[in-house]
Amino acid sequence: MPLGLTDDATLRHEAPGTGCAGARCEAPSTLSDAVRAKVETHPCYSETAHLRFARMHVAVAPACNIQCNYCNRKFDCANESRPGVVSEVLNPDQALRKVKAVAARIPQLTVMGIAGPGDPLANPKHTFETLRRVGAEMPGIKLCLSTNGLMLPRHVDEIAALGVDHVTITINAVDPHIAAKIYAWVVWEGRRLEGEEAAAILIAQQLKGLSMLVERGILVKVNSVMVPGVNDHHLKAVSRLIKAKGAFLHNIMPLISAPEHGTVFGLTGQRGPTDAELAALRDACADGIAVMRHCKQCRADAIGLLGEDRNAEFTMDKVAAMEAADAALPAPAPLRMAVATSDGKAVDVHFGHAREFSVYEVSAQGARFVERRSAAAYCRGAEECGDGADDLARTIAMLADCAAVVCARIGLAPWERLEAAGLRPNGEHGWEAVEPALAAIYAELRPAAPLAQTARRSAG
Ligand code: CLF
Ligand code: SF4
Repeated sequence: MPLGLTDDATLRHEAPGTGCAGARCEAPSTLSDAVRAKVETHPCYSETAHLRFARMHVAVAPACNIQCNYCNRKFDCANESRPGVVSEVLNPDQALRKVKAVAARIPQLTVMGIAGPGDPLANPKHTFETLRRVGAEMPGIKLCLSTNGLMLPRHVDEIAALGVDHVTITINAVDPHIAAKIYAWVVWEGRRLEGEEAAAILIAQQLKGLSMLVERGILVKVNSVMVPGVNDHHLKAVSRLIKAKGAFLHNIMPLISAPEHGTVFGLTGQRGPTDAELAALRDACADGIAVMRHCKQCRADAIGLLGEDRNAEFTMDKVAAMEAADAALPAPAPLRMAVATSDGKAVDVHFGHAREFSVYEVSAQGARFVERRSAAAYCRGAEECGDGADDLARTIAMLADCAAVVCARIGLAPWERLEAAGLRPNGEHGWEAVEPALAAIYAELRPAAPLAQTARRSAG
């Protein structure tokens, strides 16, 4: 049975919003609709979303204003990435072009983040220009930011004004004595400070920025790098404090440390935690705050689903080749899709209960709302194939120009009638946001352009 296709029992008894609310469910019932909408397609904020939705990072921020003892400036920001040389530092124009190229070829893309290779807020001009341009030209893409927090309070209003809904702050300690063992120095108001004085300023800025973001309704994830013998016994206190201040999620990441990285910790032989130590600490923190367990410590230029990195397919020379090929090809006509939705935001209505459908034109650039069309609700329960069949025929005729009919659930009988009429019923995206659902269906119906496929193959 296709996903989303119900038998009659399910059809009668399953109501929108009554799905799984188990401990690992992405959208527990305690989440408000507003928060649920923010996290359900963000692969880092929702454990299940990371299997279906992709993120990309644009590396527009090379400079940093602090020195972490686990970081070597030749490598990416280790606060949000595994050490590894970033392939290309981009300017905002290149970043926008890259996001467009990726969105056209990876329709699961829902999030663009800036996470380095230094600190985004130590590079505010390029960071904010990139966020502004991507937000304006690609409104369907969520904007995400990861920072060490030093300059956060100064920029919170601009972050909010640009519609950034997700911010990560890396907080490794809230005690300056412990933090001083993790940070070598901090540049503050033109001076390079060291020791506990530097650590105290950094911590104060991080916590102030956290509160300011929460006040503005921005979801805050806190990353902490677990350094055995340094902050491992302290991170539970960090977890409690950030929870009290309104953080949404705590991501405790293992220190990655090797002599060849050339970091202070690498050169002094500081080890990272074992898997068991990391799991035990996450468990210890999880009774106070939601704990992320699926982080892949991705690079500052990572592209794709978490755990995969397709950046090599989208180097700027390949993006230029894609743009040239796309310009030479006639743009394919958009596909029309009908959606059973109560609010225009989520695919949340059963086909048989839909009194109207929202029709969209969907292309590689996104989904454009066209119109609402009223339907006679044909569902008659056990009498579905009786008098109601005429209404179903009218509904099918009304949607005849649509390539797909997208709904939360659909019964077997109407499924077969739609297919027989040449329409593609789709009940696989129940209670998901409309736009990413349509993007995913578009990708199935109209795979990527030939050049993109060639580029993927040549990238190995
Ligand atoms: Fe990137 Fe970070 Fe945004 Fe995600 S990553 S800026 S919140 S879109 Fe995600 Fe990567 Fe872990 Fe970061 S898996 S390192 S938590
Ligand atoms: Fe390195 Fe990131 Fe720390 Fe800056 S904030 S020193 S780039 S790990």
